[in-house]
Amino acid sequence: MTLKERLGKEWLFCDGGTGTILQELGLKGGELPETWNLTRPDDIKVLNRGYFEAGSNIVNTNTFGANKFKFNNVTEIVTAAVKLCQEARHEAGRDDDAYVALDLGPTGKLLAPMGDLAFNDAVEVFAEQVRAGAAAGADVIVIETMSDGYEAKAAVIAAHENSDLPVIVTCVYDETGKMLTGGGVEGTVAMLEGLKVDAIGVNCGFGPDKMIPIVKRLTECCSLPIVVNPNAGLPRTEGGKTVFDVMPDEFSRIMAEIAALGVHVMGGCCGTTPAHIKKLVETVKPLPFTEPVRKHRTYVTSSSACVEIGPKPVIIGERINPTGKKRFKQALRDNDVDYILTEGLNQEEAGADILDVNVGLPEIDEPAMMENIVLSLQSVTTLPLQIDTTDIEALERGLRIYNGKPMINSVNGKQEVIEAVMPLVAKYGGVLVGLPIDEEGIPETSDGRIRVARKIYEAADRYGIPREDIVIDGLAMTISSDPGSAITTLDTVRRIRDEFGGYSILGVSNISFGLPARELVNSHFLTMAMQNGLSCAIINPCNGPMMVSYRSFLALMNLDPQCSGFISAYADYVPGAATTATAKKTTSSGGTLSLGEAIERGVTGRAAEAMKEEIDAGKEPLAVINDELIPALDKVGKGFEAGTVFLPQLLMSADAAKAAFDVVKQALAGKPRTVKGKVILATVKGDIHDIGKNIVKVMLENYGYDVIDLGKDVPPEVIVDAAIKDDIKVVGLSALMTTTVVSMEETIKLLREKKPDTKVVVGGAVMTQEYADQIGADAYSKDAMQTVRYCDSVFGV
Ligand code: B12
Repeated sequence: MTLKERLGKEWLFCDGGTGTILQELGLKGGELPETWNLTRPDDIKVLNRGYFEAGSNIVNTNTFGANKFKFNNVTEIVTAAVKLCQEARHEAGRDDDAYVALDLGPTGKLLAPMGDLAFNDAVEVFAEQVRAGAAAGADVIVIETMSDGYEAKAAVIAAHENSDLPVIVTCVYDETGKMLTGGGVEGTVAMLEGLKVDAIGVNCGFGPDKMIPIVKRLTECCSLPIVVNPNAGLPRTEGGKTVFDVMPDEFSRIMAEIAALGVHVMGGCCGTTPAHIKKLVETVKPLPFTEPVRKHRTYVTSSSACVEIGPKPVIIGERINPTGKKRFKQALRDNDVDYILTEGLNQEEAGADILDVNVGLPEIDEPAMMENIVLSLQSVTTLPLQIDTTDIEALERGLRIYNGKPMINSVNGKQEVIEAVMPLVAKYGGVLVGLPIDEEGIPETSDGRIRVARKIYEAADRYGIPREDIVIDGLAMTISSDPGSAITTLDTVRRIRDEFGGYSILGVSNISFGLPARELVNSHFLTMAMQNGLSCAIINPCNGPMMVSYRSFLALMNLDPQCSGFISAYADYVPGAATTATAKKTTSSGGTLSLGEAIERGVTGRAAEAMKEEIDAGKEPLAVINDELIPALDKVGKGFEAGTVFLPQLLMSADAAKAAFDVVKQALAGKPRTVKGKVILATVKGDIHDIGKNIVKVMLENYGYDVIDLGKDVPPEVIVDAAIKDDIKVVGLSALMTTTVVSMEETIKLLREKKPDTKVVVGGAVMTQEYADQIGADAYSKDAMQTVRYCDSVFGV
């Protein structure tokens, strides 16, 4: 039987750890394990055979890091690994019931915008491994230890585009159920199910017991076979060796508990051995097995957010759309991305759950613009997006590089459109809006619309798109030309819910074209539609009356616990202002972002522009840095600490702060100066934060110092050598993390030893006078100006 036929039908077992076993066989620290496929094939066979003999059905090839960033002979290494695993299986007598799994680990690089690896380049890195593994005869692809859903998506696409092998994906979550880049269990599952993988799970982590809450969440949302491969506890070092504390008996006992939660494939990760797997198989195999259950839940996701359609109506912001908007059209023609991002951020602030993205304009390259705007938006907002286009190429470009499971607007009942759109949705996943329009036009009655809706549902069945991922548009048409149109639309919405148990969507404001005071009609129509079961409302969330209707509906229908959303939005409401009530002002200036807001949101262009405006208005650059730039970064840092802001946003904010700071640098550049002395600046080893240090540099230069900037992550020896070479009087060291204060201390020690007459001034967010004294610095300075004063005192100027 093939693995696909067995997955989810019976207990299957993966293998365990690789690293600890290879270390025991003599792998040295820093040596790449995959080289052994060529240099020590017999040892790799011993590794693989041990697991086949222990009872694993799925044994990984030794290819975790066999990618082009580490090897220039990927194909050779992967081919050898697959052959060795096949031979091991044969020697173990398991040819009939065990499978060779091409193992794919992370590339080791961060994807853009966090790092510099472009999404499609990541796909190509994995594709090279997949082509080699499939050609060599692997039976399945296991994508594992993923801590970024976006990278997992790249690997899945590579697997599907270059082989027809089944694909299993396991990710690493922290104890709160989040991945490094912020993705949670439900959102990741939704994305991977949309991408049509064959099994989903979790690996690595802090040991089997710590995985239980995550496995529970998996069993609540995942409709596919669930895989659980934990570490043998937390690694620790003992006598220079990495050791794990959970032994086979304890491991299998906890795994039996996990098995009872409703999982389907079990194995181990770091620190587990054939002995763990043997015991696991013995313990779990006799236990009752339950097949996966379809969950029928509808999620639209981004890198870190997950919006469920169904429990309550959701708001889709309509403002990123050129229709009828002169300014927006101009922004598209001018490639003014910041304007478009600001439209997105304002809607997020106003309460949108999802952002519609329509960038169609005949005179622009829509596919390129769609890709660009999706990439840009997903780096500044965590809201999921609705890719809205009739251009099939634009749709595919957007879907491919989207980080999550998007909404897609739209398909309709026309055969030609179904055939163009549905294969893409089947490949990339997404929640698809279906317009009940077909070759005969727009049906005038709800009967006609329901007939086309059925056609769309049936087409989705044929393409393997679950019905819960279809949202039918009730088609709001203006009542000014067709007085019965609202009734037909509401009827359609209600029937979609009642006859199909389905979800519906409306472009609400279309109902009022040609009427005065449109928002009054629109907001009442919205209430009526929600009362008839509307699932998704495409509206302008910055419009007061619309949000009044929405929030009131939620409060009245017991969909807003303790009315907390309503209260926080309207606590300052002035009676009588009903028609203009907006929840909060979206931005301090009602449209354009201030410097602080631009940094917090990571809108780079706007941050630079706002800084320039402030300087042009005569403000002192240092004051702007202290009063606006630093507090904005502080706020982001606090959010990061609290787990509400994730690394991608932190990076975007840092970029925006840098852009604003570049403006300051330029503004200060031309000033004449006399040189007072030479100073070294460096961020210490292990620390890559350099914004603060760069500010200090510019201020010192501006006050007459020549600065040798050694950059960031600088080893102590480099700093000391440079100080000796130029006989430097003052070295300034920066550290922003508690963990890197140690490197600062080492640097100071080495300086004292080799260049004792040099003074050391230290700074950075974690530094205090007390710390500075503790590690033997000569001075601490809390900001750039104090650093200048300190240098003036040392140089006697
Ligand atoms: C921006 C930022 C980043 C950016 C850095 C980009 C860059 N090129 O610098 C990115 C996204 C890359 C980043 C990465 C990480 N970050 Co970070 N980051 C921040 C953040 C939000 C702001 C730092 C900043 O630039 N502040 C603004 C500048 C102007 O302030 P400043 O550096 O303090 O500088 C002033 C003074 O201190 C002084 N000064 C600074 N240097 C010097 C030097 C001398 C000689 C002197 C005299 C004075 C001086 O003058 C400056 C001007 O007034 C802080 C939070 C915070 N509030 O500090 C977290 C923060 C520092 N990061 C943190 C962490 C954990 C990380 C990561 C480990 C995250 C991860 N999981 O990967 C990585 C670390 C990577 C590494 N090995 O270094 C933690 C550190 C926790 C701790 N206490 O140890 C913080 C505190 C966030 C948090 N609360 O959790 N980060």
